Amino acid sequence: MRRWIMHVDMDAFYASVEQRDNPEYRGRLVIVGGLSSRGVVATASYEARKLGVHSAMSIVKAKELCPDGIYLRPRFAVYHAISEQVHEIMHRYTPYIEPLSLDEAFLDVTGLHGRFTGPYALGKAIKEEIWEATGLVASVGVAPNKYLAKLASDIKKPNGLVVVPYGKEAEFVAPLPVKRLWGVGKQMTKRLQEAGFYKIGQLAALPDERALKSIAGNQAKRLYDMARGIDERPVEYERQVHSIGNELTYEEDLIDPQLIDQEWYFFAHKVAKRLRQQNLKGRTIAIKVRFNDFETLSRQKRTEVPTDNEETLYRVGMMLYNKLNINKPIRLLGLTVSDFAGALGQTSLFEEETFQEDLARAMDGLEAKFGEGIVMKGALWQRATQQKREEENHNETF
Ligand code: TTP
Ligand code: MG
Repeated sequence: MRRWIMHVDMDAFYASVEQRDNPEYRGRLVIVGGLSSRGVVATASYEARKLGVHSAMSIVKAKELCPDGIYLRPRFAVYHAISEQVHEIMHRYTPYIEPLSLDEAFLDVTGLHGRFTGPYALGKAIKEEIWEATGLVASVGVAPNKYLAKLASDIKKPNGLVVVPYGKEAEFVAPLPVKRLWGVGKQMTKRLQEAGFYKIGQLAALPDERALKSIAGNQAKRLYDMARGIDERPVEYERQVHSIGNELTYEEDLIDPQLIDQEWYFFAHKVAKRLRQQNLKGRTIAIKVRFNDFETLSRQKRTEVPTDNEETLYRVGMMLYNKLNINKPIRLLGLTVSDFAGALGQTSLFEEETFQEDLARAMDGLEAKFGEGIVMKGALWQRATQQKREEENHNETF
């Protein structure tokens, strides 16, 4: 099957968010950055870019070029939350995502065209979904490899959608200046130009990479390949954990409700700890109960907010268990959390700030729904220290 790679990159990300949230800034010169005298520009709206303002420029310089600009401090919490939203959309298409920064990612979309008429339709669909969910514009490139996909997303910015078809790789890059080769900075550009190479096509026309050795050393082969539109690097997706859970088969069947209660404490504690260790929060809490006749039941509940909190896990676990109205001896119990928040959600400042509040609300909601009887007891450490055989369902990957 032909490999297809997509690169998604939000347009003037921070500045576009500020324009979205402050309609009076739309169409105007917006510069987001550190506002001290030593501050630098994080990004500028496309309107301000026309006057020469760009990322990493000093604010002092930007003010010279653009004295009437609207200068704003970044609101990282908001950008993080949007980034998470965009990643959730991308995850609807593929789990093979390599985030490069808050506003940029590679996706391996190989095989997805079955659902669309082709790579262009696929790119259009994701752009539209991002626009509908966030009110922001992403530029998208779809190509046979990462290098070309990134170039393609950039070349028609803002609001670009470019597909590089198979067979057109070298043609696509040939007219571009050598500085468009990935990893070629100012120094290398200068050296290439001094050797007479200005356009990428000039490198591609060489019989092999040998002529580039004196200029690029051990990078010569890589440059020569890229110049012909060749790049075999895979999308380095984060291997995502699907669920975290613990289960236990008991030597002696469980009957005593108080012991069973303690077991749910134990599972909640253990699973919450593992979630926190891995920086994960999940929305779906599931329990498993196996009786001594091997009949097995499982129940699950989706919570309002993703959680890694043992009290929440315990309450929900107990609630699910109590609803089963069990009066048979139990051979095995287990508790699992899945349906994790997006990868970037783990570091979202926004989430950090609001999590405690959200959690409190979720807990109140649970209590309102299932009664005050489901309360936390400090019984975990009195848990019977019988010999128990423990089986962790280790992190499943896709
Ligand atoms: P970019 O994607 O490089 O830039 P952009 O989204 O602002 O504009 P476009 O993609 O349309 O060219 O970076 C994403 C965000 O990262 C950007 O909005 C601000 C931040 N950033 C910095 O803080 N400093 C920098 O030097 C760069 C390049 C970006
Ligand atoms: Mg961008």
